Amino acid sequence: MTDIATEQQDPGAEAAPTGTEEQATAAASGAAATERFRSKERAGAVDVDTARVNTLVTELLTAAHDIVRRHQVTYAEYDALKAWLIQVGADGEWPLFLDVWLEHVVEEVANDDRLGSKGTIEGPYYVPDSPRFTGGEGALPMRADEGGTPLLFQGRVTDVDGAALAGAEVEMWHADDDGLYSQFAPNLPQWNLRGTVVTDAQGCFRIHTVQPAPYQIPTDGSCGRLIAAAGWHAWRPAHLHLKVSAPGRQRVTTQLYFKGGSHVADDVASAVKPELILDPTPTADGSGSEVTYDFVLDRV
Ligand code: MBD
Ligand code: FE
Repeated sequence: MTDIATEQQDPGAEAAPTGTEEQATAAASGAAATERFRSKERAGAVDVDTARVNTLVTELLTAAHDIVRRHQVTYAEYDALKAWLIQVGADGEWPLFLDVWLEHVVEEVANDDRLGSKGTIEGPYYVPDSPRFTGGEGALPMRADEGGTPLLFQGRVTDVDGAALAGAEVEMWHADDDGLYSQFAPNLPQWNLRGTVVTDAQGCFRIHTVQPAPYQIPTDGSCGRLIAAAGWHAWRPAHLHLKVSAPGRQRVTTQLYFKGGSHVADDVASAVKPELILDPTPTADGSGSEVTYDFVLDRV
């Protein structure tokens, strides 16, 4: 039996390219994601009703008990689980684990009744208060030699009746061409590929960025060991993360993917929806690609 908490990485496995000298590690990105989550303002964080805690935790434990009985789980397997759970915390990978394998259902339940744009999971790498661009247009901060094809992402923000929402905030963040997120990997400028564009009087926005690459969740930590032990893969399709908000409207947290891209049909985080797939076209001058996508925000 393999002990998934301590199993060594296959030495023949290809390391993710980083383009930097200091390697991105699961433990470093996990620690940063854990720190980010701890500093997040959480609504009602300390006030969950006792009866509800009792119901939810009892049902969760009962489901676990049923699995142990049904599959005749052994002490060796129980100890492997314990060791792995301890290591998830040591690696700081609880945000990654939960956002990859649980958040999609929480999002589905939370936004079930929305009339406007579809959302999907936030994931572990959002940072608030990114550089702001007013007047409807901005270029995400990037390095002079930033990899990836230039991408113009543009559209309009309206309410459910079609009225333009001027002054709406369109926050975007995404991985670079090596699959790395600024503030969660070493040697990237603080706000690389993170920015907020404020819509113009017609509710329109234009964001200049680069096409992200498919993204592999860290393979050298506990989540990676679980994936290897279960024979799964670690890939997410290339994606743009967005939060779109306006006063008096519900904020939409979403992601957008690219038609025909790798892993659109088998995202490890189960966060793809048909409404979230872009099909950019080459720009007239051949310098990159462009795509239009509109957002519709529900009333609060
Ligand atoms: C990501 O970039 C991401 O979006 C999610 C949901 C999980 C891990 C990494
Ligand atoms: Fe992501």
